[in-house]
Amino acid sequence: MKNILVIGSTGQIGSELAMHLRGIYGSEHVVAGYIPGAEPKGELKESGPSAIADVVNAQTIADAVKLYNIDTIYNLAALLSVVAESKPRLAWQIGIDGLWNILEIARENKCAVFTPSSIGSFGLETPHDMTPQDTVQRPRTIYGVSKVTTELLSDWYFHKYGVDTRSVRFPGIISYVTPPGGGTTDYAVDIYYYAVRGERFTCPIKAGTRMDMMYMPDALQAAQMLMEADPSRLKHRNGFNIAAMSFGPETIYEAIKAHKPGFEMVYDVDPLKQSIAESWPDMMDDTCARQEWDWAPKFGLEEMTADMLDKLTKKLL
Ligand code: AKB
Repeated sequence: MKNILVIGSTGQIGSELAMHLRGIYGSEHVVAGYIPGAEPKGELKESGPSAIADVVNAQTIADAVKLYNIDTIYNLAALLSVVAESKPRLAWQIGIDGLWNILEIARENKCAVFTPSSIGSFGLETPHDMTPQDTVQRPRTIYGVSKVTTELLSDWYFHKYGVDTRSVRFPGIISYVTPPGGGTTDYAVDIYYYAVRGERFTCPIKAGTRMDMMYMPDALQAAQMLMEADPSRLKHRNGFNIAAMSFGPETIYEAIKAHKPGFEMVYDVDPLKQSIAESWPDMMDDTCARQEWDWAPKFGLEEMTADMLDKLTKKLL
């Protein structure tokens, strides 16, 4: 039986991942880890156990692992790409010093660890079209540098100590439950909120700038599937390219307009976000994930747009 600790359980991905895992493994087997000041609320708080699990305070992680007899850790603690550029030291402390703490505790307690990487682990020199699984990774953001380090450190703990580390390179994740904060791909979430409220959207990314994106249900499925995958089939570990859809602002705008003909969008390009977006893949090749653990997304842009507009309408109006 799995006992799982989700670190960062009140963030964009963590809040939905914890509930998804509770649905699969049973609520009492999934502990919602949080930092003081960001306590779980509502269903997340009421449906199962929670514990302080602050990656920069190793003792809190060790205590939660021991108290709940944890065997699997999903580590979602990170600053996203744009905010990390203005707080590089904190981004490193959370992303890398924090990961070190987790991997040490995992080694001592024989836990498996999932720590996501990102499309942000690639850079300008990476082939942008059908970005291969194994290719150049020379990002120029601190977020990207920390994600490449995450992949390498996680691989090192596997090869050196046998810690069962696995990860995916997440695209921009789109969801209607908890908003993201400080990412380059956030525009693709924000645009739906504006459309549902009937407001004009100002897009910070230039038309024609394609990035990989994914709807949250597919992202949750990917994380859980990879952690359940047969290890004898895994040639890679940290981190797998996973792709679902790729678009620029003009394409998501058209998809929304098909449902909301009056919706308007204008551009006011943010130079930092734009330069980060241009350094990321247009679309990743996820053949290895498909071959090694049967990855297959369910949502494309049209299906996601219909569902996002429906769920956000219920949430906001
Ligand atoms: C970001 O934009 O920083 C994240 C990511 C793609 O890793 N959403």
